Amino acid sequence: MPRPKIALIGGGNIGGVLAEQIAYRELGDPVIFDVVEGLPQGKALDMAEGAPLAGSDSRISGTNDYADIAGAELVIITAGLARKPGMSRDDLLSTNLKIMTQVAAGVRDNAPDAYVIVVSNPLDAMVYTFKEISGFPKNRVVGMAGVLDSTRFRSFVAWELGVSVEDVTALVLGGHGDTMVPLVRYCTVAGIPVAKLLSQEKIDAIVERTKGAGGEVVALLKTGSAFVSPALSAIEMAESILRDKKRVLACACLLEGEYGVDGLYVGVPCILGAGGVERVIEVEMDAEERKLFDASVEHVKTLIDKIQL
Ligand code: TXD
Repeated sequence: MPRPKIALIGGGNIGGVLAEQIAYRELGDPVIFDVVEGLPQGKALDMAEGAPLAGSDSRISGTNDYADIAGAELVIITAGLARKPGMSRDDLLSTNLKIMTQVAAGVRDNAPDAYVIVVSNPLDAMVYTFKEISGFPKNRVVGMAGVLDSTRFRSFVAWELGVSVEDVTALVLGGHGDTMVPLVRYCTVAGIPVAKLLSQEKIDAIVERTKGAGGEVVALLKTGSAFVSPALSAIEMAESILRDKKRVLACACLLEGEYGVDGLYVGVPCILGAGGVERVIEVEMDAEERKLFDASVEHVKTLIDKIQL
């Protein structure tokens, strides 16, 4: 059985980690596409030369030509500028909108049957833009943000309690920005509600740190944003699709009535399998959670309203 071709549109910080993880885990044969001459080819060659040490037979390639992504079963898009200190994700909108417009046409014309995971920021607007321009069905276009935000929340809880990260589950929903909604009631440690183990003050601090986690890394790095944890988050989604794992993950999905939202991409729990977004799961929210979620949706809407396609 041949390995699936996985096209990585954007061979920068996240794209590089994606290619390495995909190749060395033999999830597929990564093709890195970028507009910078030599960048994708150089990164691919370097990883390919290291493959024997990872025991990987994946074929890794790089290109500046969209024709080389033909036949890709999965596309992961990281093309676009990343934040610098002092910038919000929304500040990237105008530049990355132009880039996503080009990318969506390139993928539509060269890999029309692919499943697509969008990573570029501002995430909720970029995944919406890709969907609109490509015309792909909603089950084949999903955004990566909630897995990263939920993973960060899990890490902060595990560190505070001194427990394994493997035993912490969490759900962070809504838009990928300051209005994201960590659903604390659904966070458990081996099934134990986190509120039974941590004070409200500690929980509130973890909620705030999660919302600001992206900016915290940007402030430290100064030259860009987080790239390993985002890449691993996209890999989690890719693996669930490629191996039909039916994982329940927080992803940016196109809502058409679910949660009372119609026509927007918003982070919600969904089942990811061979059919892509196979089902959106509607979780019960109390009044406070619903108010926060609705506010987050409203922020996504204001962002989408700025897009003139
Ligand atoms: O949770 C999330 N979704 C976010 C996403 C988490 C972290 C980073 N997030 C966003 O991903 C970030 O704000 C950026 O918008 C993207 C990619 O971040 P990365 O750190 O990988 O940025 P780089 O290193 O600048 O890489 C971007 C690459 C770079 O090599 C450019 O040459 C390329 O994108 N690029 C293009 N590729 C293809 N086509 C076009 N038009 C293009 N323009 C730039």
